[in-house]
Amino acid sequence: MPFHPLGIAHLSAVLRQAGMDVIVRDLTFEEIDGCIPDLVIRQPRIIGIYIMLTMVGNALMLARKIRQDIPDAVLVCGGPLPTVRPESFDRDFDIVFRGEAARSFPLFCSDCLASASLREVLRRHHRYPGLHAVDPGSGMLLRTPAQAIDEEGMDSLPIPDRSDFPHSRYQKAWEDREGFSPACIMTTYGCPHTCEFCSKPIFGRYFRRRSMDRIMEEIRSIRSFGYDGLWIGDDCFTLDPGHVRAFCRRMIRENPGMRWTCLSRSDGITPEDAALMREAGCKKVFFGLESGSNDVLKLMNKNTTVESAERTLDLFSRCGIETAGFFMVGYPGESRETIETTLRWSLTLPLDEISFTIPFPLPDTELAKRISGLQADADWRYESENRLVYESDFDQEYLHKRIEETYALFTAGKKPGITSRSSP
Ligand code: B12
Repeated sequence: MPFHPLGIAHLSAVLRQAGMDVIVRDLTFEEIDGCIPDLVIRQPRIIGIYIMLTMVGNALMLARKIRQDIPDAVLVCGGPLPTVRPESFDRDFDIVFRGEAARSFPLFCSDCLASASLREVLRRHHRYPGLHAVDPGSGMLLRTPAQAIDEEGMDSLPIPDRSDFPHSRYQKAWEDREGFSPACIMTTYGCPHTCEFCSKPIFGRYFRRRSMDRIMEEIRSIRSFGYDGLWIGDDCFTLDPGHVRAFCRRMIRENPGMRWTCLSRSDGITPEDAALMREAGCKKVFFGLESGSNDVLKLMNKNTTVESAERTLDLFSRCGIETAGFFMVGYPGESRETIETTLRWSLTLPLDEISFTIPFPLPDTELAKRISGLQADADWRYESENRLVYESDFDQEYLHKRIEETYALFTAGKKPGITSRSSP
């Protein structure tokens, strides 16, 4: 389901606050190169592109067209994938920004606009945390470490500027399918856990909370664009029970009737907290359940158990919150038997939605270090492509077939009149 790009809303807010002219082109509903004629007319000095997994091919194609048609623009990229694999982008882009860019990118832009050439700016490249670039004169690699912004710094940033996105199209897509229209928001950043497969390219393990006043201010801004819900994008919204309770109390007071969803681990939640979440409008919680085998959960360094997952799901479904489970099958080191256990287990749980992925070794994860035979064109090209991109003990066709069969059984169990699902 589509969401407007929140990172771009953050950056346009800080750039505008610093007095710069910003044009935002959200290509979610557009032909990718449809933006080029307009850019040719407007001749922006700096053009930035957001890139995550599945967007690499499109982003490189767009960058090459921009280079051809607007050769004088400084071409910059940022986001999750350039952060962990900057070398894949430093030939097509003049500058790659790694990590949180809300401070470094505006500084870079204002220096760039005030300088005669990019070379002059790059002479002082140490000023910009997270910069990665090949010096156009010497061919030398210029690199500065990315820098995380602390809680106080986060709260001093302006509220993301969402004024440039085609909201009615996002809202319609959601309304048609889910009956409400949520906007993405982050209330905390980072996650201290060390799951082997997880990539935390931008916010890392450094956990930070935003102040509740700022969160509520952002929700007022989101509502002013016509959204009636929130999709909380925090890596794990329920990490700090104090934060969850404070959020719920403010939602009850200030945004009654607004529905929201979040991601959670399957441990550490009390019945009282789940009930409070329900009262505060929580509609659905997404859980990374991953596997129905405790041995595989250990292999993943997940630090949860099958039993804790069952307890937590029971707790949420009892208090009327929908639950969704993400599972992985074909994990390196597991067996056919544990795969089948996971597939069966998913059908016994009180879940309203299930989603299976075959493992993708995201760059910079411990899993990526453990696998071998990674293919050269490894990036998935679309969401949940579920393509095996390394040497695996499992056959992709078998995994796809069993995933589809499990979805079919799950859907059959959800038909009106059928209240319980049984294992195959
Ligand atoms: C919301 C979200 C989604 C939304 C849509 C996101 C969107 N509109 O772009 C949905 C649900 C659709 C989604 C789907 C997927 N997602 Co997602 N998603 C997220 C999530 C939870 C929050 C993103 C967000 O809003 N962050 C907040 C903003 C403020 O941060 P930001 O966007 O990173 O922006 C900052 C920097 O990156 C940088 N920056 C960003 N853009 C630019 C541009 C320039 C020019 C510069 C200089 C800097 C810069 O500055 C910003 C401010 O500091 C992140 C997890 C996370 N914690 O970030 C995962 C995450 C981005 N998703 C991820 C993945 C893997 C996926 C899927 C591939 C999953 C799948 N099963 O298929 C799909 C692919 C979607 C697709 N494009 O086809 C990974 C990306 C890994 C990677 N290395 O690329 C992440 C990191 C989660 C994870 N740990 O695995 N996702």
